[in-house]
Amino acid sequence: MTAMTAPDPAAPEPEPPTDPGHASPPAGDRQGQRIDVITLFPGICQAPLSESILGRARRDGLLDLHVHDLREFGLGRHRQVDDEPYGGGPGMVLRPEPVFAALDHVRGLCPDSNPEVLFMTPQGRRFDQAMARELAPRPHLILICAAYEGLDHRVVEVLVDREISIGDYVLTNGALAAAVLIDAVVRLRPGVLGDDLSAVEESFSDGLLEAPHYTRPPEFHGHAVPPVLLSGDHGRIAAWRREQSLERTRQNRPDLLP
Ligand code: JBE
Repeated sequence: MTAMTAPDPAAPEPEPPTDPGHASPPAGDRQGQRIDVITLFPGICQAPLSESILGRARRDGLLDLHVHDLREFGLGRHRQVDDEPYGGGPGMVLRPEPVFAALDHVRGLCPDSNPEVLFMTPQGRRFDQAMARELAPRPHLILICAAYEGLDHRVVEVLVDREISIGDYVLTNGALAAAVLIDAVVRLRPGVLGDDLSAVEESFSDGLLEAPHYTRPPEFHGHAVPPVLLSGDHGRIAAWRREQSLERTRQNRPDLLP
């Protein structure tokens, strides 16, 4: 990598980004988290969890992911999974029988586990970092995803422990929401991130947005890196970052401030 302009000789060049250098966890000393997903669109949930850090977590046995096609538990020759809503209205509703059958199947696969059953729905409690921390230690989660339609509420009453929403917008598909939740939860499990990246979690947990980041070159298209970051003065750098964190939080997320 070459700097586009000569760096100020008075300022030391900032260190290049370091590779977190994740070592694979020693096999056997870390229990994987089992997550079963029940969805009409297994591919939508699988794809984002097959690459990068989550893909490696699966290969390392830290995430034991099983995605089940709800269609396979559908009724009759047409494998019907949904029907018209009682009381009228647009859209279709997932019938309870296929979801019950899929959950029975999953429970049969691991009879000794006591899974927590989550339903991904815009009507749920809003998912956040605190909830991710709460779910990360659980040995077994089951996620139910509704598609464009709702889910017969008897499933929610009888089988669901928590209804969870990833945000105040409507997706075409709960499978995408499930993938988001799984990513946020599994990255908190020991061994999934390198130590350098674990620190990133701590900086978020002080409740403020992070300060902006810069790397080489020191000047780009006429824009210089804030000189304090090149000063080598760790006290001033920490104070600058704190100030930036507060300012960014005030600007973008005033709801996070007390
Ligand atoms: O947040 N969610 O869990 C959703 C599920 C399905 C559709 N939209 C959502 N926001």
